[in-house]
Amino acid sequence: MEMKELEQTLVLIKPDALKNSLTGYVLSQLSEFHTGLRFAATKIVCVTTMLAEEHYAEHRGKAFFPSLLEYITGQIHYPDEPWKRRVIAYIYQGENAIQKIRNIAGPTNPHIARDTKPGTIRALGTVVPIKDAAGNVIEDRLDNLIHASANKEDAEREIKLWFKPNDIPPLMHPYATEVSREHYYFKDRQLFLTYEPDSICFIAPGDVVWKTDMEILRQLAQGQPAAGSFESVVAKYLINLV
Ligand code: 3AN
Repeated sequence: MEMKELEQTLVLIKPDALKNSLTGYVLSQLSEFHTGLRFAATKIVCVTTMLAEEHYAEHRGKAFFPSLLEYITGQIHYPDEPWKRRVIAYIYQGENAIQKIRNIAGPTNPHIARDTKPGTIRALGTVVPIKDAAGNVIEDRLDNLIHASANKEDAEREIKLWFKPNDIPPLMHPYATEVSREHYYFKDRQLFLTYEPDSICFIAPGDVVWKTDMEILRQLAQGQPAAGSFESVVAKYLINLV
C-alpha cells in the first residue's frame, strides 16, 4: 500500500459531544462515504489527569489549562456521575486524513466556526466564560465537541499517546514498533526496572511497543536525557487501568 494511504489522524469525541448524544452525528460526518477514510482503531477512555496533561502539553501554563483538563477528563459535564466521564478515541486512516477531518471539524472556537464555517462539527459547540473569584471573566473555555490532530507531527505524537501498537491491526501500522526484552514497572509516577510492591508492570518481555517509547524508556532507565517524558509513554498503558 502507498504511504499516503497510511496517513492517520487522532479524533476524540469529547464529553460534551457524548452528553449531547452527538456521537452518531459526528461518526456519520466522518464516515467513509463522506471522507473516503477508514477506522484503524477505537477505544473508550476514562481520561486521567496524566493523559490530559500530556495530550494538551503545549497549553501547559496558559490561563485556560486547568479548565481544559477538567473539560477533557469529564469533570465539567459529569460532575456528579464519575462513571460517565469518558471520551471515545478513534484513529482514521487514508489519503489526506488529517486535513480532511480538520475541515469537517472546523475552527477551534465554536463562535468563529459558526461565523465562518457553518455546517462544521465545532459550529455546534459552546463557548463558556471562565471567571475568577471576584466574578470577572478571565478566559473562555471552548467546548468544541471533538479533537482532530492538526498536522503530521501532532498526529504521530497523539496516536502513540492514546494507542498501543496492538490496538491497531498490523497492516494499518504507519509507525515503527519493537519487541521489548525487559520488564518496566510503574509506581507513584516513577519508572522501575524490577518489581516493587504495588507497582504495575506495563511492559513485559515479548510485548510489541512503539520504537520511540522503547528509546525513551531505555534513556530514562540509564539516567540519560530522553526524547520524551516518562508520562508521555506510560499514560497510555494506564488507560482504563487506574
Ligand atoms: P485544536 O483543538 O483546534 O487543534 P488547539 O490544539 O490550539 O486547537 O487547542 C486545543 C484545545 O485547547 C482546544 N480544542 C480548546 O478546547 C483549547 N483552547 C485552545 N485555545 C484556546 C483559547 N484561546 N482559549 C480557550 N481554550 C483554548
